[in-house]
Amino acid sequence: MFDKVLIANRGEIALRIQRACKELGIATVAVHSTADADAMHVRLADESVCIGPPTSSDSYLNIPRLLAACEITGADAVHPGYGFLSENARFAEILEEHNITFIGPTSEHIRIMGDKIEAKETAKRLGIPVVPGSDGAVKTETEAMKVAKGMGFPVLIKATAGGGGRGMKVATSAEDLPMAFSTARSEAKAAFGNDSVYIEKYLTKPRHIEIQVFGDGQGNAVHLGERDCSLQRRHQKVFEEAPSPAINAAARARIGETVAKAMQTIKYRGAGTVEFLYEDGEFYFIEMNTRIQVEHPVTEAITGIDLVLEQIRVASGAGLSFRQEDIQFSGHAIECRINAENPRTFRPSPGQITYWHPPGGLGIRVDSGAYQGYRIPPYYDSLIGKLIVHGKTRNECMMRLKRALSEFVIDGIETTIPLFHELVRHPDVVNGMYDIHWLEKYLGKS
Ligand code: MV4
Repeated sequence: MFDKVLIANRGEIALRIQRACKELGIATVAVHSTADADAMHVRLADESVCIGPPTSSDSYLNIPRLLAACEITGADAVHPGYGFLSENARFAEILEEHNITFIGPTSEHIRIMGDKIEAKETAKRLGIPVVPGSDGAVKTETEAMKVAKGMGFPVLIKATAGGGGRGMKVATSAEDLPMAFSTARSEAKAAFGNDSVYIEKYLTKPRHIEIQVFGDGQGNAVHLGERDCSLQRRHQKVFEEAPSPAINAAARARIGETVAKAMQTIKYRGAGTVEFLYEDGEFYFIEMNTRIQVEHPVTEAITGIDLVLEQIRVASGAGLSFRQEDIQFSGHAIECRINAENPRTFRPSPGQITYWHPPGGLGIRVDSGAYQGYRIPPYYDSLIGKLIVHGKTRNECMMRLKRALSEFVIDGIETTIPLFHELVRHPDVVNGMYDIHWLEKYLGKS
């Protein structure tokens, strides 16, 4: 096992990783920008290193500075959390070259999944169902038209280097296609420095369902069920739940086993999330994330498995501490992302938290780096905490969530809590009847 882990992140996930390290008897190193000197992840770490000014590219994204912090503190492993350098294959590779363990998959698996065409080809080869579309990159408008007419409109043009929704264009008809194709290419070039695009059949009303996987890098891999993350705005998830109200145990077992088998074949190491669109009873692979995700506590709640602790164990060379047969799904869990934002416009609302009272009681978990008096800096994303609620049934979970939201008091800044008060009372949410467009339509109406 490691002696000392450097946590290359901030906020609630940095704290989450520290907690797992503490339980394993591992010393922790926090890194922080000058804007985060008063952050909880710095206060609670065994050691901390200031790595630069507020701008992420000069601090949390700065590889030489992170390496220097490892060198100074003698850390033998790095946990990247989510965002920042968590899916940077070069970072993983450089750490390995310096004999520091990257707590995550191999740099090669990160690289493959970062290229959306290679990811899709890999998934297809492994027997995972994918969205019908072009065979790899589409280089000319003529070729794009041929592919689109072959499968029928609407189609979606996606950036090969994209992901998370950036650089996508819908073409509703043949008349739309030339414009959509050239716009997608130039936007991809501007955003990623790479104008490669591919084409898929556009699914008009899918749900976003993702499968949590875990491997030991030695050919053992399992699935930990799904999360339904359809309630989102501008590709930012807002509310996530497990199990999905849309799928049953048989569908879960079928897609889960397909994905677990694929991860065994590639000898995947650590935590991963395989993302699908789900429409009319069918799953369609879109992407794979090779990191721990914001919404991982939803899976922890229904499986009782500590995913971050397992990431660290597996990175140290231990085998998986559970087999597929050991995993039992129990009850229902929901996560609400508490952002420092106006709940209607989503405009960021940084500033000082003058009063902080989180909810408690059975089935309630709050993961947050915030505290009374904390000043939320304006430089980073606006997630200030996550409320995760567990109950025996979806109904019990919803009742607890309503109660927990009513206890949560955050003063001094605006938060998304008022939006959740509305959502948990809306019949469509209560009944689990929503797709990926539901929330934006709801916000547009009100
Ligand atoms: C799609 C799609 C419809 N059809 N692909 C958006 C993020 C990226 N991961 C993939 N995305 C989509 N891909 C096909 N063929 C619709 C989306 C999409 C979406 C997906 C998941 C969650 C929210 C979304 C919001 C808008 C569009």
